[in-house]
Amino acid sequence: MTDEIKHYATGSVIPLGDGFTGKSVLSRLIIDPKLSDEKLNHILLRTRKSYNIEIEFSSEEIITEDQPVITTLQFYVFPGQRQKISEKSTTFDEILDFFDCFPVLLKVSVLLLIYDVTKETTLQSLEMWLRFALVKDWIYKDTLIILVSNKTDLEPANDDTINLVKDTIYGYIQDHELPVEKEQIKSIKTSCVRMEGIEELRKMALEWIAERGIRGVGIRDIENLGEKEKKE
Ligand SMILES: Nc1nc2c(ncn2[C@@H]2O[C@H](COP(=O)(O)OP(=O)(O)OP(=O)(O)O)[C@@H](O)[C@H]2O)c(=O)[nH]1
Ligand SMILES: [Mg+2]
Repeated sequence: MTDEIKHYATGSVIPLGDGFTGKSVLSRLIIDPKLSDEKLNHILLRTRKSYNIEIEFSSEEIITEDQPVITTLQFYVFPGQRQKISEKSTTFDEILDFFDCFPVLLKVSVLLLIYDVTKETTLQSLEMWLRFALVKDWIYKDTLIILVSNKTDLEPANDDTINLVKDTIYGYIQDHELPVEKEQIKSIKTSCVRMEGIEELRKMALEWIAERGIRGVGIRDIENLGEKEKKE
């Protein structure tokens, strides 16, 4: 009977950060970290500025507390653009207005705060993005916050800066009296070009969601159930 029970866990992953920091590319690589060089180049060169929500899913079986859990990451990637640049372009706020009713956006499992190490302004903007997530009540006791220093192939990320930003994030969390531990604020250095940090980031998100995501139990494997019924 135990064999027929499957454990599931699912959670939303929301990357936030300015335009051109790598939210779309990073998300596409995290869901498919073993991709070929050809596909990597295609993603790097062909990913265009986002004007809409991009939704990506990826599942993997994770062993947690000696139990296999089929864990699904649900990525909801928004445009970083907040100012309207033309009549036809849609902004982050316009897209979000539309999707605000999504149940997955009520509680976010993993919040990625992404900046481009070569662009100081994208680091400064993280305060605005974090405030935004706080106002929306996205962060709760089971949210993992990861500060992502992206494009490290172009410039190294500064450890002092990373620690300072993590402390600032925790300061905001405390000001809002949220039940989030300091250990729930992590950081990672990534390069999409060199595929550095991608596997680790995927693992961090998967393991977190396997343990702290929305858990469920599937009743029976349909195939096995069919076999069993035939025998009876
Ligand atoms: N050198 C380098 N370029 C990167 C890296 N990650 C992403 N890029 C490039 O940065 C550009 C922007 O990446 P996107 O993923 O489209 O950025 P975004 O944050 O989704 O941007 P918006 O959709 O405008 O919000 C693309 O040309 C990517 O190929 C990286 O690690 N290193
Ligand atoms: Mg994008």
